[in-house]
Amino acid sequence: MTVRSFRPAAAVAVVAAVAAALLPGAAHADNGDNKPGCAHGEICFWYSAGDTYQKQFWYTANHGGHNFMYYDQYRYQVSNEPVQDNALQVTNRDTRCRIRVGNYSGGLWTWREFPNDNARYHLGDINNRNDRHERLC
Ligand SMILES: [Ca+2]
Ligand SMILES: [Ca+2]
Repeated sequence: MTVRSFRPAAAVAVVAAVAAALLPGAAHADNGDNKPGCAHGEICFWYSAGDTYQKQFWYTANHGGHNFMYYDQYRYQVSNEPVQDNALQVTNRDTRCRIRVGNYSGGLWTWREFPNDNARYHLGDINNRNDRHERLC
């Protein structure tokens, strides 16, 4: 085969990858590094004080439509526990930004801010009321 014969296939593969990244409504698309544990760069939410149910993001996100993840000894899997209004703690390992976590109620947002210092924080009055987090850069 000539080099030229490879080009169309490579171009199609690139288009497919871009299309997958841009799919609207793919709530599971931002799952951090898609591995258990709160890795460098991730914004991590915890269902409880343990490690069983976790959800990690790279970016600002609404929590609706996201479920906590768990590890079943073989794979990192989506649980039936929603993230929205259901998180206890947060760890912000964003490389650059503080974050704020908010609850929307009665037409108003209530926010709590968290530094990117790798510590695990209780969400305070946002505990089990979390609707969204935003990077503050
Ligand atoms: Ca992770
Ligand atoms: Ca809420």
